[in-house]
Amino acid sequence: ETYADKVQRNQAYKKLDEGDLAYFQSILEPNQIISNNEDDLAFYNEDWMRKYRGQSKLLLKPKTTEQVSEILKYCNSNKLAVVPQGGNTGLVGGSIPVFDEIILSLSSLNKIRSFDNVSGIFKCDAGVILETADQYLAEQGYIFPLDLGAKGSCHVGGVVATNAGGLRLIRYGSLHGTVLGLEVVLADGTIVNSLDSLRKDNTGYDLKQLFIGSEGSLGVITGVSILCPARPQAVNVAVLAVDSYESVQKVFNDARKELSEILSAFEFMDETSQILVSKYLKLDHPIESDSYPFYILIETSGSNKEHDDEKLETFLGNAMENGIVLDGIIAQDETQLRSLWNWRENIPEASQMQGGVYKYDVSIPLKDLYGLVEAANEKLEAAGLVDFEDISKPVVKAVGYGHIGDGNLHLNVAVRKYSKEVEKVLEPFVYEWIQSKKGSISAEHGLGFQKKNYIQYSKSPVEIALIKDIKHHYDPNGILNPYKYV
Ligand code: FAD
Ligand code: 2HG
Ligand code: ZN
Repeated sequence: ETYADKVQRNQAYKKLDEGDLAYFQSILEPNQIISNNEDDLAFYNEDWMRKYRGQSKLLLKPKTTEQVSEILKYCNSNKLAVVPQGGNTGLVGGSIPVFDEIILSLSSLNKIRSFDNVSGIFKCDAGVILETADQYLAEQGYIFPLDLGAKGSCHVGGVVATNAGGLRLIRYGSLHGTVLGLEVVLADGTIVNSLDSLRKDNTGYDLKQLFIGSEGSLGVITGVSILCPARPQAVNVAVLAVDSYESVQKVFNDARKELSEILSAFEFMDETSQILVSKYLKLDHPIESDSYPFYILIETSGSNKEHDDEKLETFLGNAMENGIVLDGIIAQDETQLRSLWNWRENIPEASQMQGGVYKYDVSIPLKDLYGLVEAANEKLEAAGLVDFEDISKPVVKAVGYGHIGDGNLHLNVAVRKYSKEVEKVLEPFVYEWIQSKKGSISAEHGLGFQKKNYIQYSKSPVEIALIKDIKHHYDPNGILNPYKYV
C-alpha cells in the first residue's frame, strides 16, 4: 500500500533531529530506543496484514508511566508526531506510522499491578500481553472477560484502545462495561488516573469511556483496571453444519432460548472460509466434509459439567431431529476443544495466505448480514476479477464469518495480491451497502487508516463535528496518531 494518493505528510510536524534523539537518550536507557536501523524497525513499521507500511526512524519503549509522560510532553512542545503501539495486531492500519511519526511502544510497560480475588478486579500495565493476563487470572480461578485470536501478541492496553469485541462478547459484554478505570497520559504529558474506581461510580462524566476505542488518538493508555468473572468450571464446544444462512439464524434463536445462561460463544463460518482453513491447516474438516454451506461453533461455559452436557446434548438432539442441523461434533476433551476453535480462529490467517486480504468488519441487522458476502462476490464476478482456482485472477473469493451472536460479520476478500483495481470495486461499494442496511462500517476493529475517509457512512456530520471537537480539546497540536480517522 502506498500513501501518496491518499494523504500527504503534514509539514507542521517537526522532522526528528539529533537534538531530539539526544533528549530521548537522556531520559531512557539505550535498550529502550531503536533508531535508524531499518531492519530492527521493520516489524514496528508494518502491520499484521503486511498491507500498510510506515517509515518511522525512531521507536521508544518507556518502562514507566512517568517516562510516557516525559516523552509526550517533549513531543507536544516540539510538535513531533507519535503513534502509540501495542502488540501491532490491529487490522485497520491504525498501529503503524504513516510517515515518520515516532513509534511509542508500550511493550516494556508490562507489569501486573494487582488482583483482588474477592471483587475480581484486575489491574495491570497497558503492555501486558492478553494471554499473560488470562493465564495469571486462570491461576486464581478467574478469566479475562475478553478473548480473541491474537491473544498471544495483543496487549491489554491495545484491546482497550481499540475496544476489541472478540469471541465471548455475547457472554461478558463489551469493554465499555467491564473496564472500571484507566490510567492515561494525555498529549501534553498530563497523567489522568481512574484506576481506583469501583464497580459503581456515578460522579460526573465517565471520562474513561472516551479512551476506550479511541485508537490512540486522544491519549496513551498506560494502566487498565478491569472486572473479571470467575473462570467457568465446565466448557463445551460443538461445531455444527447447516444448509443455509436462514438455518444459522434459527439455530442462534434456539440456542439463546435453550442454552440461555450457559451460552458463551456463537460463531458462524461459511463454506469457503472452512475450505481455506482446511488448506491452511492441511487437515480434514472435523465434520468430515468441508462442503456444507455454513458451519456454527457453539461454546457453553458453566459451573456444572453434567448439567451443561445434558443441556447441550438435548439442544443438539432436537436440532438434528427437526432437520435444521445436518451434522455436528462435540469436543470430547481439551485437545479436541482447542482444535475445534482452531477452525474458527485461523480464518484470518488462512484468508490471507495466498497473498493478501481486504477486510471489512461490520455490524448489519442479522437478517441481511450474509447478504453482503453474496453482494461482494457478485460484484467481483461481474468485474471478472475472481476465481478460486485460476491464479491469473487477483481475487480468490470473498468469505464471510464472525460473531453472529453480536450481529458482527467479518467479510474477508482473499486476494492473490493487493491491487487498486480490486480495491476500487470493493470501496466505496461495501460501505454504501452497509449504510443502505443501517449498519456500522466498524463493529470491533476500529477505523484506523483503512476507513479514515469513510466515517461518514456510519456517523452523521453532527457526530463527526463533535468527534473533531473532542480531539482538538485533548490534543490541540494533533500529535497523537495523525493521518488516521480523525
Ligand atoms: P495495536 O494493533 O498495536 O494498536 C491498535 C490501535 O490501538 C492503534 O490505533 C494504536 O495506536 C492504539 N493503541 C495500542 N495500544 C495503545 C495504548 N496503550 N494507548 C493508546 N493507544 C493504543 N479484534 C476484535 O475486536 N475481535 C477479534 O476477535 C479479533 N481477533 C483478531 C484475531 C487476529 C488473528 C488478529 C491479528 C487481530 C484480531 N483482532 C480482533 C484485532 C484487534 O483489534 C487487535 O488484536 C487488538 O485489539 C489490538 O491490540 P494490540 O495490542 O495489538 O494493538
Ligand atoms: C476475528 O473475529 C477477528 O477472527 C478477525 O476479529 C477478523 O480478520 C478478520 O477479519
Ligand atoms: Zn472478530
